Amino acid sequence: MSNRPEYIEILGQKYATDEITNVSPAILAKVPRRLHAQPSHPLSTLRTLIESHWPDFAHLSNLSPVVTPQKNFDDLSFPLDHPGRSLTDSYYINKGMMLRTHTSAHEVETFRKGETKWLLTADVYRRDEIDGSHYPVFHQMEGARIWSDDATGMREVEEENERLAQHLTRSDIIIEDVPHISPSNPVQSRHNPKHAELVAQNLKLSLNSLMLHLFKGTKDEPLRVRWIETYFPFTSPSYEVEVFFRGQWLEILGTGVVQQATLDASGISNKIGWAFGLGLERIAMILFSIPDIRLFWSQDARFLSQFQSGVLNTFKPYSKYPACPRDVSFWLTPGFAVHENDFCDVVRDVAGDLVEDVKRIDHFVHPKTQRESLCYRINYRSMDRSLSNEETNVINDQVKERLKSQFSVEIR
Ligand code: FA5
Ligand code: MG
Repeated sequence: MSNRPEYIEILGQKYATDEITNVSPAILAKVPRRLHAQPSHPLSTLRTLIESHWPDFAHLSNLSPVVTPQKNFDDLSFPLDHPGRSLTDSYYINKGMMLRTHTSAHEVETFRKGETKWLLTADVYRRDEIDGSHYPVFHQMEGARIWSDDATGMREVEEENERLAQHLTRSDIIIEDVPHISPSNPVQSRHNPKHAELVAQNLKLSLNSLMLHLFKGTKDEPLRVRWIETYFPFTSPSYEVEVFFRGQWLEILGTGVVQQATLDASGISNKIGWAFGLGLERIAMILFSIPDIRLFWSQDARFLSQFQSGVLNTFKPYSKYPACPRDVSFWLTPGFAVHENDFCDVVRDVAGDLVEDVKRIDHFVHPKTQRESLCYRINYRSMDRSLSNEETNVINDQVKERLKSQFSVEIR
């Protein structure tokens, strides 16, 4: 970043910047908001609703978002070339400090403290695309549970699995399952397959039971939940859970049997267990019928006054204001790549929550000169008022200026 400050202050701490610093003022302004801890905010209501489902778990929600890449990645077995580590995907304060990209960053320290069943809620930060269900700051809840990897521990799991299975017979939810373990979703070499199977079963029963606690389908229109095999460096087997909402499958959490390497780093090699990380916004959008992820950040009374601590109510959208689309096309300067997330960050920084969505609509290579050109369509729309054409033009011009100065592009 050009003209970067020497220091950045986050929650009262000063951090020196360096040549990789890529946190923007718009992002830093979100850090003190702590929406998950604002009593009447829907994210806080959802947090307490989930916590109430696991009353005997430790409930943590006070950890600083500033972590080392060691915690965010290395402790969780991310390979050195994992794309999540790159400057286009993550926010770095300097080479040694970053904003956590997921709540899994706190797994090792929490296990180290001796917690065996816990929930941890926090704001997380990712450089990402811009649309109605993605926002560069969002909230996750991590949950984990571990047992002794021996006959006593496994008997406990078995007994609980039987108990949980009895609760899971309801006709207002349809669950599509996958095998606990498969060749493409293997048991870890250090695990007894029977133990891993029991733990995976416990994980699915526990999360299915959470889905029933959160979502009330009806017999006519049952809630549809599906389990999918996936991959995370820090779990195996691994799964994602999706919920069918407004005509599409929405991914709400990732989970799996914790990699022994993570437990080794936590000093508890003799344990086995599961962990999950869920996106609070995605679930809150379903439960409160909130149509756009930006609304969570609204300080408009028409939004905030609709919610009360502990109450799950349906959001009544106030009128939708007109959209103001603008196209921005530019020639790239050879040697200066502009990643889509770089583009989105500039737009976010200039336009704040006045941007609703950004789509790349053209990529063109000039046949003679080989020069590359990109075109993005930025959809500007305020959630609180009508934007005038003049105001939109001013913002869009600022976006172009920033692109020119930051990435040496030539606006077309
Ligand atoms: C993770 O972050 C893993 N740490 C989850 C995990 C934890 C796996 C423990 C295994 C064990 P993922 O990147 O898929 O996974 O994010 C988890 C959830 O966060 C997603 O399912 C989604 O609900 C939410 N999420 C991800 N990106 C965004 C975003 N940009 N905006 C809003 N929600 C998001
Ligand atoms: Mg995912």
